[in-house]
Amino acid sequence: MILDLIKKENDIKKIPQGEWDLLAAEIREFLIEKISKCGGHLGANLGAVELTMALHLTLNLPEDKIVWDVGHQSYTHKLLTGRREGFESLRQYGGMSGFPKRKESECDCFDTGHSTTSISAGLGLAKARDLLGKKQTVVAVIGDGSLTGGMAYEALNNAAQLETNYIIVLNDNNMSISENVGGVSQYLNSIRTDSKYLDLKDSIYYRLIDNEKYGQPLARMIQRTKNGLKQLVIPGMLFENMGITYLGPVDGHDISAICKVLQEAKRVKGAVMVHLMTHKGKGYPLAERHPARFHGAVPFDIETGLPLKPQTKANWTDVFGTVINKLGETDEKVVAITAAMPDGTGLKRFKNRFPDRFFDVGIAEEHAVTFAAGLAAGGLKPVVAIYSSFLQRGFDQMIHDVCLQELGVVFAVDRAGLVGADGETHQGIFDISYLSMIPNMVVMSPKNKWELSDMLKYAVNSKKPVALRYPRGEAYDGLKEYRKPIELGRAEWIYENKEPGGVALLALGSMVESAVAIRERLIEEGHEKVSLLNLRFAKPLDTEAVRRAAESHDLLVTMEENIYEGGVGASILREVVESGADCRVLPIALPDNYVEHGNVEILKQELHIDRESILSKIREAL
Ligand SMILES: Cc1ncc(C[n+]2csc(CCOP(=O)(O)OP(=O)(O)O)c2C)c(N)n1
Repeated sequence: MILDLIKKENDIKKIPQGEWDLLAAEIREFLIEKISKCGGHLGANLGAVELTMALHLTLNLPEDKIVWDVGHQSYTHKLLTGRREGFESLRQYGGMSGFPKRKESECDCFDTGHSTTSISAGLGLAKARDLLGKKQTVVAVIGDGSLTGGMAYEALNNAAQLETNYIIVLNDNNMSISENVGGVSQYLNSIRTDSKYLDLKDSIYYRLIDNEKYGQPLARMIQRTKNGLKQLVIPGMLFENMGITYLGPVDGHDISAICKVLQEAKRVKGAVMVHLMTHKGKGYPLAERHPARFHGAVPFDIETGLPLKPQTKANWTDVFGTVINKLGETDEKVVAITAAMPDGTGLKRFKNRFPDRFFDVGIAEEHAVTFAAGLAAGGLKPVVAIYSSFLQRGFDQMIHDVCLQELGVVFAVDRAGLVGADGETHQGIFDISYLSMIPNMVVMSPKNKWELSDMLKYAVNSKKPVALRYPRGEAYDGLKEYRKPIELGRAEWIYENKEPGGVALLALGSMVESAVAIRERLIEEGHEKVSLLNLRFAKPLDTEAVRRAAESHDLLVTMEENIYEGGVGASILREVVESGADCRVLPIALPDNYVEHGNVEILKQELHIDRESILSKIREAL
């Protein structure tokens, strides 16, 4: 295998040009095989094989720098920089990350995970190079989906001003996770279409250039017309007019052509955008046909493309999707917004059913929040479905545009809590803190799937800013018989021990399921007095219930899947202290740290929020 010859960065340069395509095929086979076992970002990686090879053939790593936007397409880069073995433990606890990590390799110059940071980060690296008098080529690789994010334009604006040498590779596959959307996407599409005309011109040009006597003057003339036409119709004028040189579009699966355009880009003064056209999922027909499904794939059977572990129960996202759809049927004011994730957030059905009331705004969480604020101010009932970690982007917009005016925007905060294999950048472990600190924001979390339904209905009609957080994975379907109506700031006693003393478990959302099991174990072990309060609201906290619990128990155990700082445990502790009750508080929460990738069960054990760890902490406290 040619791949065996690549042991470290720059080894690819030893591979003769005639074998590049073969190497690309081997890389694809390797990626499909590994990702089918561990899960991971398949489509984007298959589409970026040649692009990555060309970058590695043209650059000199680690001196030169490549910033990968989102970073989900960096697998070939990892493979070409001596991390082949790492694929045995890809995305597993303690194993190789699915994203670039400075800690992992000198060749990873910037950590990513969230979209649309690469142009800014790369520009910073380029400026640092200038000021430190270094000689390096700095490249940012960004997808057309990520180019829908506003930060890209802030960075391009600044890049034009700074006039530093800097290459931006636009990996345009015409897809985000689902179809790319909006004006930028249309603009890029027009370049793709018009490029057919250019290709024809190019082929005439290259044939003529071989003929020294007559061909070359003619070729130069054509080149001039081509540029002239270019000014009129097409490529990259948006970028050119901003002061960014535009090169392309180039076939992003033709390694020699990419190397050639990259060499040209290296000679350009200032910022240059190299536009490559690629195909998401290339080389694996199932991924080409179902790009959304194979964006972030779970382990799958290569033959059929089907998941190795089929889903048996509804997950939280499915429940949200069903309920929002029903709400849409009964109330025409309900509108739904996603930031480029109609599938992931469960809004696909709503999109198909109510296309006029569905908005995919692109990877633009900040805009999504303020757009929703406008919709609410205009009299609608917007529901913004965004993953917990991506909603971090909309923090100021929630404070300034939604909560200050107390507008009725509902935030469906999916993937709240530990998410697992995607790691630090994707864990939803800060939202209770960053949401609860905003005045006027209501923050709640359901114990089971029926409560998610009740809470969503409540939120949509509450005319308040409400964040409803729920985790990744299968929805809990226990405690069906506990279904008291939702009341603002009211918790729900699942079991209340009437005798003084004992332990009260005060759990929020996903932790209620654990609390039920922990309670049973404590009772089995002879602790008879174990109460369980389903908090429902992190804000406003049910202070009455908390005080009652503090007055009648010896120990309160607060349980949440969020960091302790700013979390519900901290609010409860404050309430208990202020109440003057003679009661101890044992907070179960995540530490003040980022949480790496790995299986959620393992992560919980490592972080001591799994059932056994909680039980032993309670036993100790008792
Ligand atoms: C801020 C943020 N929002 C959403 C996501 C989820 N996400 C990951 S990749 C992706 C699509 C990126 O599309 P593109 O940049 O075109 O890359 P491609 O996967 O097509 O190669 C999205 C929406 C994210 N990583 N960061």
